[in-house]
Amino acid sequence: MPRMGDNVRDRAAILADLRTATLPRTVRCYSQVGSTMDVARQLLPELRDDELPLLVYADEQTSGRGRLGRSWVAPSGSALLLSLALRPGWLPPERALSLVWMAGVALCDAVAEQTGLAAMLKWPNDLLLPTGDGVYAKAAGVLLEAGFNGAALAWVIIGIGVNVSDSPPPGLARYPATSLCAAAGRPVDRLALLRALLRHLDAWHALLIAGEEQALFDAWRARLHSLGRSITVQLSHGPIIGWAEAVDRSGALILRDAVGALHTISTGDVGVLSP
Ligand code: BT5
Repeated sequence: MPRMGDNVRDRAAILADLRTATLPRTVRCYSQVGSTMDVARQLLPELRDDELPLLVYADEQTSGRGRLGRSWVAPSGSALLLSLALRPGWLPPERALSLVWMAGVALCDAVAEQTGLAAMLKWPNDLLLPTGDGVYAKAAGVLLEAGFNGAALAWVIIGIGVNVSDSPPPGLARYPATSLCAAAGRPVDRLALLRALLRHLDAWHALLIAGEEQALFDAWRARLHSLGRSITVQLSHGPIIGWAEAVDRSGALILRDAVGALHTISTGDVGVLSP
């Protein structure tokens, strides 16, 4: 699949006429890093509050990571690999998950805007794209890392990896994977996608700061592909199969099992992607 937008690693091009209100205030671009999460973590202490949020973008990661120590792999220049670092003094720690919702909703909307694809979310944080016959595959993931100052949030880093022109072959990823180009059947411009993502992140970030968390929660819930389906969720002690009934206000998944018992699941991996 031909690649376009290979000029993403250009701070001026990212920011040109972006017209966002709250983010990013600092942009650092790299050709290769270990993980954008680590770069953001290293840069954070050097930056004043008025220089945040910080965007770290890389064309390639040598040790990109997912949740729970898993790896995130993407050939150089084939993906958007970025971290957004904040010191959200306005956000109580128990509501930090709203930043994951923010990333998921912004991703869905930026991808839909740039490709026309009906992007959805696999609970809690994966971007799914239709690949034909009602089958959905993972095209992006979101990772949240946070540090605390006593009981308060000291910093948060949101990591986002989007497969634009390539995706891991079957067997390498835990679940079927795809890319935006493969799902759309045409090239997708990485720079335009990054700028669209920043605009959508900015709009939700501004709403969140203004206290509009309920609107974000509703938007996140409306994009959850997992709801109203029979799914398998991998938990630390093994899989659980059931009907995904709802998400509660904390973002936990409410699953009804075969004998009708309700389970409230805060962390896990949803494994069934077919209709
Ligand atoms: C995620 O974790 O989905 C979060 C991924 C976040 C990656 C970004 S890239 C920029 C920033 N810097 C980093 O170092 N990380 C963030 P999780 O739900 O745990 O999914 C990880 C699993 O997805 C792996 O175990 C693989 O099976 C699979 N995987 C790895 N690379 C993939 C890819 N490119 N596309 C689809 N699946 C992938």
